[in-house]
Amino acid sequence: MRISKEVAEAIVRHEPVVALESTIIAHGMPYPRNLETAKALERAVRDEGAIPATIAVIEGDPVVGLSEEELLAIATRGDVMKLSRRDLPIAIGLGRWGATTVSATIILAAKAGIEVLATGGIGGVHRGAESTFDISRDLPELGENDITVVSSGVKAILDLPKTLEVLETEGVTVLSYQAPHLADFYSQDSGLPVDYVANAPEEIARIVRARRNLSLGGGILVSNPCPSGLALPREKIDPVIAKALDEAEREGIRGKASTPYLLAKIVELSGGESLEANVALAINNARLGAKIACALSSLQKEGR
Ligand code: PSU
Ligand code: MN
Repeated sequence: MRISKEVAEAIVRHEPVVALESTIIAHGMPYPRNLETAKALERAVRDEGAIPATIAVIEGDPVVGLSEEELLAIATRGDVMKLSRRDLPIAIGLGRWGATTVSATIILAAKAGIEVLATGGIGGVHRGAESTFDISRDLPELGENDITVVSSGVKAILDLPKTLEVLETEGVTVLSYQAPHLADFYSQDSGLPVDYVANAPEEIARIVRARRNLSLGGGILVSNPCPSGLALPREKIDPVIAKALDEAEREGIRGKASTPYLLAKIVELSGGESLEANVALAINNARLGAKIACALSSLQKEGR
């Protein structure tokens, strides 16, 4: 694994670092918005006083802390694989390019010793999973690794109540930041309960530290709603999601192609509004991730 000098130094000094996934760049948004967003995410982390570490597989090397040229390549190349745990050995063994989903990013971030990861919205239990068995690897990976993932709840294309049930089975602590319920990606409020509503990054850091000190293993999901100005009301986005799901069904889209297809279809059907919401929520999550990483670093320095 190659860790950039800046990131490696920050890790050994217990300075705040935020891992960023790369599937959102390669498979979650169209060019050039994907590249602009990737850069904006890194900038947001730096603005809050932390070091960003975007993660991907570059010609077979797992890299933690991409260079600008590597970021550009991930955003533009046509041969970038979408990597979950099962795909990592293929990309690495055969020297391929790969963008890491939340699941593979969790694995590499945890190995590097990074405690916080920010994304747009994690994967989860797909609607109709009772017949397709489509459950994202993001959930068990959150259950098995010491990591705190900041996300705008769970992507609204999914079955949110079932996703919460699996998170419970996996033993993941689900927190909401300054909002009463789990966020539902493009909108702000799914109406579904979380384990605890946190009001400050310091409070989240204390919960993360307690989990670590208990040697419980496994992670924490922090739900952070899309910023008000760009969030899309449920009445507006729900019919768009329903239409996208119908088209996916009609075209026989399944497996790892599902999420990228649905996100792109929703951008098309919403006239680009969903993309604005997606960019805004991802940047907001990077900011909160940095604040949590800073609070964790302060606790560490106080010896707690
Ligand atoms: N958040 C976004 N856009 C994305 C993703 C998250 O705003 O494209 C990606 C993440 O990499 C996440 C993946 O892990 O979608 C989920 O894919 P799947 O449902 O195939 O597990
Ligand atoms: Mn899947």
